[in-house]
Amino acid sequence: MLKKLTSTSAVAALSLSVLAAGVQAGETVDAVMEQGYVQCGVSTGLAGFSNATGGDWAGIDVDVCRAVAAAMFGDSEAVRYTGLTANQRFTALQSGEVDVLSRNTTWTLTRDTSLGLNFAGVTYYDGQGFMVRKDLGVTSATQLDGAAVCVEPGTTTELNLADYFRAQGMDFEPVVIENTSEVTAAFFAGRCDVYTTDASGLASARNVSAENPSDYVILPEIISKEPLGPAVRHGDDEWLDIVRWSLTALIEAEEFGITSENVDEMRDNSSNPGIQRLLGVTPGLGEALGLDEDWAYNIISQVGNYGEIYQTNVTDLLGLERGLNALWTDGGLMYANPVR
Ligand SMILES: N[C@@H](CCC(=O)N[C@@H](CS)C(=O)NCC(=O)O)C(=O)O
Repeated sequence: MLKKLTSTSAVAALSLSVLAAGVQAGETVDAVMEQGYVQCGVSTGLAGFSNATGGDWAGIDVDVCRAVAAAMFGDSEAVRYTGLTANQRFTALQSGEVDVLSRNTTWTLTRDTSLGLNFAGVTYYDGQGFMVRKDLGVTSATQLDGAAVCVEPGTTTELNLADYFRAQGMDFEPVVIENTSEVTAAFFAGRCDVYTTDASGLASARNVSAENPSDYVILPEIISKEPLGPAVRHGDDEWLDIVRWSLTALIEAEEFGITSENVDEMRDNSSNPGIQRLLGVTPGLGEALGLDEDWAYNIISQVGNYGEIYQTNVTDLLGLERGLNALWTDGGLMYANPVR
């Protein structure tokens, strides 16, 4: 369980709230603790990332919320989910309808500033691509001049699409549709020639939603950088810290080779000081976060490490290899800042 703020940190929180003009530090942490669960904003349904089948949400973004709940409450099931379209997601976070937005959301400057968000890290390094029906005979995005393109509003996708076609001196006809199931249905029904979104979303549409995946090809061009990660509102640094370090613990666990299977054995027997700190054998990190010392142990034992989560949700389901999302030690970009 989350510990009460010590009197020293309560004083620090108070002075921060004075400095931060009306924003009380710790407000979200207190509210989440009080309500007893994390209200997590996810997509309306995107296999591999956040998808509800039979009422159970699953996906890499869902697992980030489960990790936060495990860290705070020792219970990865202490989460409630709100399905949000791209257009709805930022208002839902700003208004307090959700505590954290973990929904294949790209970290950009204007979202970080004008929209008043803080990104806690990156769960998935992605990039935007294009998918077409194979029988069109198109092999490169540079052949798409004049195409009708299905796209979701309120996304970086929409903006990159316009940039890319302008830069190539090509025209396109946007077919703008609000949620994934409808936009993919429109594409599969032939209402547009091209579907564009993050490459992971294309793989999800083709591998999971298409009747016959081999009827479709994903073109080789990746036209943008889409670092996807969980975001919180400006104004509560303690909450940001909990989300950030919960995500970091998933990656750090993989770096150390700690899995949901061996975490007990590691906690009982490892003499590695880093592992002992992460798993709370050597106390201190839990207290620093205002959590129990077994915060990371609970994450790993209940949710797994980053590699386990990726394998189940992305490799097994969508057929995507680790690529940029491999650990830095394997040539990827996944790198845990020091948990100490
Ligand atoms: N990463 C991009 C795109 C995110 C996005 O919303 N993509 C669509 C297409 S894959 C989606 O997730 N839709 C889910 C939904 O409508 O619930 C962004 O942050 O703007």
